Amino acid sequence: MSEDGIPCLWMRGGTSKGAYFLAEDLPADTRARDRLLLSIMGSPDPRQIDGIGGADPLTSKVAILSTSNRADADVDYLFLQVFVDRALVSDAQGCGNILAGVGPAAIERGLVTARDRETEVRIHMVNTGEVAVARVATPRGHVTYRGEAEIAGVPGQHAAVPLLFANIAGSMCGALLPTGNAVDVIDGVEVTLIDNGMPCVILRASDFGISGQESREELEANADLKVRLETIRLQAGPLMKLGDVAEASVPKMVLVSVPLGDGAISTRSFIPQRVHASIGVFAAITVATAARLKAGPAAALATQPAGGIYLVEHPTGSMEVFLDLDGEGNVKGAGSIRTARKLFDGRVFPSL
Ligand code: NQM
Repeated sequence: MSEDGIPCLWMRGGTSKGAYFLAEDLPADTRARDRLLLSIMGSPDPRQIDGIGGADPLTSKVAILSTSNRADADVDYLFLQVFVDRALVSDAQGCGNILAGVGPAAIERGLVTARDRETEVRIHMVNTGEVAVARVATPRGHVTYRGEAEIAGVPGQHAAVPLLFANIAGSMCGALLPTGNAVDVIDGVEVTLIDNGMPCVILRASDFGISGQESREELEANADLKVRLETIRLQAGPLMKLGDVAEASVPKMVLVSVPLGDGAISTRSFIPQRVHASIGVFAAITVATAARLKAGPAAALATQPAGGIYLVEHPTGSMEVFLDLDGEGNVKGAGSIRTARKLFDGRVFPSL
């Protein structure tokens, strides 16, 4: 199989980039599949020089697609994080940015038939078991990536891909607040351990002697901060019912501070060792949900918007997330608008 190359779509999904494959084009055996993906991305190597990965966790991602057997979904989407400098492939999280490319990719690969104007694609997110609904612009029955939507962290304008989610609370931790508390204390620091689509540890930036407005580079150069956050993360894992997270890409560590602009809250996320250039979709939804809790580090710093639209500020702008609230103010659904673009369609040649 590898000598002839493997069919692969290389796409930008939101503020991430990744390789999109059909499940039938990859080995069914998980270990063989992961070895192949490491080789395709060029991992482990900080430069991923012998592969197509972009030497950054945000550009070393994989989506595996197949037709879904579920009545409520068209496509199964398995997300895999291929670590850059470790021989590790993890399915222990989903990815809402790469998700933005799944609808277009499923249509491009014939898993879903496009309608005229717009096509709704129901996506079973295999990592968490939930279903997302994506709307893909398909004028005259063909995917278009051209449009007028802008998202922070991506230059230019592209076709909008609205994403809607329901019942994502406890996606990996079993409950929105896996410890049952809005505030826990780890190493003397108040944290909110929360999962509304992405397991996150929410912490006040000021508790670490920083403003929370630092750049990605400044934060990554702060060795003391990184050690303190990792020590807290390793303790948060079991508390969040995630077990030993030493080798996992969750939970994400999100430092919050007062918004600078007209946003609801400002964030800097460690995902979990590198700093996100913006913020993940599910992480942003989870932070916005944390900002609604009366107790906890986020609420006191947040500005509550009048409606359900939260602007979550991040290092390169802000992400708009929509929270669908029930009569009691609990979050029952969420959404966000992303864009995606097909960058390359061809065959990829692993070194195996
Ligand atoms: O939280 C990166 C990304 C993500 C995850 C990461 C994401 C999400 O932005 O939904 O999209 O947190 O590892 O691609």
